[in-house]
Amino acid sequence: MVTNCRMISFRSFGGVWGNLNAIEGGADLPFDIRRVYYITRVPEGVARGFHSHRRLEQVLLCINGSISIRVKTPFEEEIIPLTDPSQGLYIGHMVWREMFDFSPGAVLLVLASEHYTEDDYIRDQGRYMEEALSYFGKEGV
Ligand code: T46
Repeated sequence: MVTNCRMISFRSFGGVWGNLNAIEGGADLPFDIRRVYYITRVPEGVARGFHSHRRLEQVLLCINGSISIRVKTPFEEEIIPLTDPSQGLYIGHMVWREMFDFSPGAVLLVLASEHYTEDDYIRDQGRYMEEALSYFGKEGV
């Protein structure tokens, strides 16, 4: 898996009566949740994201349908299909992300470590490469 990313499995209770998935703050996540948002009704063929975050940590869950997530650093790249509501993709600092292939009715739920602040986004790819090379170099990756 790309550096600063990993899958997290959450508790799942299912059966003929349906499924329930549980996520507990302070226990199941590597950060305290300060914000929750969800992305719905993405038209076919639309891709979102195309940015990185300096300080924000997040867990992405596809709680209905399926979505593909591309995660990248200057040195690595991977496409992760999200299809299981009990599996979250943790994305840490300085990872470029793109979300695409939203199935009809797909819902992307995001648990975030910080309140929204546009200052934390790196949306320009050239700027990202510059900062990420410095960051991952310093981390010794
Ligand atoms: C990320 C991926 C997975 C807010 O006002 N508050 C919020 O909490 C968020 C997340 C967004 N916004 C506003 C900012 C923009 O005017 O909503 C608009 C759409 O945001 P954006 O184009 O950044 O959406 P995505 O889908 O490209 O990215 C989002 C998150 O912004 C981002 O942090 O990692 O989902």
